[in-house]
Amino acid sequence: WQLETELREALERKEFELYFQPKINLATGAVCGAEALIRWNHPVRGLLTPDMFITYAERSDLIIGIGNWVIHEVCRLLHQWDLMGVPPMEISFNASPRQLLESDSLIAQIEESLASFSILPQRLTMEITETALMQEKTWKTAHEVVKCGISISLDDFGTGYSSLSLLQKLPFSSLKIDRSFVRDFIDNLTDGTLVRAIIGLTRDLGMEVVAEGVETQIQATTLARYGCQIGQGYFFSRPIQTTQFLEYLKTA
Ligand code: G
Ligand code: G
Ligand code: NA
Ligand code: MN
Repeated sequence: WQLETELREALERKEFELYFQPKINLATGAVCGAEALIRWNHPVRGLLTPDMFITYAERSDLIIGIGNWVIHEVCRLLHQWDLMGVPPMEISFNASPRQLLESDSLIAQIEESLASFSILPQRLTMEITETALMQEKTWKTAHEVVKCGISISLDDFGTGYSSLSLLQKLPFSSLKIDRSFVRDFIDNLTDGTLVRAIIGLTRDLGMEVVAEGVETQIQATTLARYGCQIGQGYFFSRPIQTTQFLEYLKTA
């Protein structure tokens, strides 16, 4: 499988597509935003999820082109939705470690995309995993992103290293509790304690907290009771295509 060649061609042939997974205000049930998640409509293999190609793309500079496309596409869609009268909401996208290591390219793409589609940076959040921040060089880029006006969110919190010192070093607006903690926190005492501790920590630090991987009503209700503001997961919706997402907004 000539993955590298195919990935290059995929960009030119516009085979990538952004899906959106809604984020829900757990207190009110309202949609408060969404995470953009890339998909590849492969001409032969069908719909491919990021775990099948992003890791590979991250080993080369392919991820830069793909990452730039994601930023451009998010801004293009937001502009389109504005014209359609869709209520404005916060949209987040994922950034790879390599994108953060090439700060010039990243900042240039952000500024160009925002300007092309007249999008205010305050509408965007960049999700950064703990793993991406293992290299200190990426911290400077994260600061630059914040200087552009884009919020940063610490993704997959609790699964990487040095989480607590990261909270001290970078101005995250929000933190996402990794879904491995959310999965069993109702029944598993340790997971329950960790989830409550993370929620308390973010509250005291003045950050928003998002629980990932919410799959049941009980999880949603319990998280809300613990003071978690935002939930994301299959209980509310899987990641869906833009047309479905706009339908979801109407019925939610
Ligand atoms: O969409 P799904 O839930 O299958 O995502 C799987 C993984 O791929 C997640 O860790 C997610 O953060 C990552 N991912 C999804 N979209 C993007 C993207 O546009 N860029 C990068 N770098 N990672 C992404
Ligand atoms: O790493 P990141 O947090 O960006 O991961 C998003 C990934 O999580 C996507 O692959 C998405 O399909 C998946 N996902 C989203 N909601 C749920 C959920 O409720 N349960 C499970 N198991 N996976 C989910
Ligand atoms: Na993410
Ligand atoms: Mn995550």
